[in-house]
Amino acid sequence: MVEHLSRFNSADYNFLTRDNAPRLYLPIISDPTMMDSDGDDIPDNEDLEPLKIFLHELLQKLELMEKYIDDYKKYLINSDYNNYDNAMQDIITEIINTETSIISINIIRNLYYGWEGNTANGVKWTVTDGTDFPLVKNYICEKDSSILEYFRMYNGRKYKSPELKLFKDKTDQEIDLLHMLATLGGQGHDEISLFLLFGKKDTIEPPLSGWAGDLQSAIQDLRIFANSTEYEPRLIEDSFYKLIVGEISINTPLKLTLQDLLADIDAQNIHNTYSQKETLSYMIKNYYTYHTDTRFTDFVDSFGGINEFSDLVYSYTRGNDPVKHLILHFFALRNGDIFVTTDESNILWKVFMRVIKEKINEESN
Ligand SMILES: [Ca+2]
Repeated sequence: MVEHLSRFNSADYNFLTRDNAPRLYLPIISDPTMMDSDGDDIPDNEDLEPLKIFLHELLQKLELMEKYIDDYKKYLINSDYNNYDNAMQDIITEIINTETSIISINIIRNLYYGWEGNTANGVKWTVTDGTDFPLVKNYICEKDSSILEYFRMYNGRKYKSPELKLFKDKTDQEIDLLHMLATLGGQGHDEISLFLLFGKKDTIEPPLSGWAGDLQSAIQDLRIFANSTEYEPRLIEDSFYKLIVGEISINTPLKLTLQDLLADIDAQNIHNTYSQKETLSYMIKNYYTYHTDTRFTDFVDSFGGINEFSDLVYSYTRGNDPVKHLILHFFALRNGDIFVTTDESNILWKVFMRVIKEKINEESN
């Protein structure tokens, strides 16, 4: 035995080449001596898939798309586009002068939130986010048609279909990715003109294309819920809260869900955190790796704190000017009277703030 073991004390003993004895090996899921086996900056003890790089496939497709956008810009810059007519020159100038991140966002969100959704969607999201860069999109499709087919699978509106993908953050929380990008596009589009829709020279405030717009559209959920529920009216605040966070459900698709809210909040935070000069792939990789643990706290802090944010939510949930309070009244009208009652405004305000406060509490624990 001593003789057997002493063989291993020799400095030139090579275990791999000299020891041919058959052995059984156990599969190693992750190496316990390593903090982060796959090197994606999410430590093994928090990583749901310690051997699979977080968002790997999505980032690969996105980086390829960004390369093609940059290639196309270079091609346009070097082309003799001064010979084209004025309309075409304007289109080319806009492509050349727009950050690659904005072009990526608008091409991907357009797969549902835009002309590829339906005509009404096309008008609405062109007003909200600007052009969807059809020339660039065609170039990307010619180079590699799998890229946009991949992102089309993230259509959050139909996320329960088995063939569609779900975007999940590192804690497995589902987020409506195309909704997030549509909202992010609106955040970056500073002049959202009502001129196209109403011939009025008013502008829509950017939050209304995101979290505040979803908050206002929840008036529709509230009215459908109030009509369908067997709960006592005095309990509706509590049950409407449970509906939004998914603890109870009704048979109608909701305007405001937790997936929607996360998409809105992530879009606002990404808009606050990064310059448009960064690539979208960098923003998504960096934000979803490092910043989602405090997303609700960061979101509310960006408005100056919980009290300031509550005042803002209060103001967005009431008002009876059908044009100024466009989204609120549009969705109110779909299920009843165009005028929103004080009771309804208060329920929307209190329930929304309760969701936000609960989430902030979870983050501090
Ligand atoms: Ca990892």
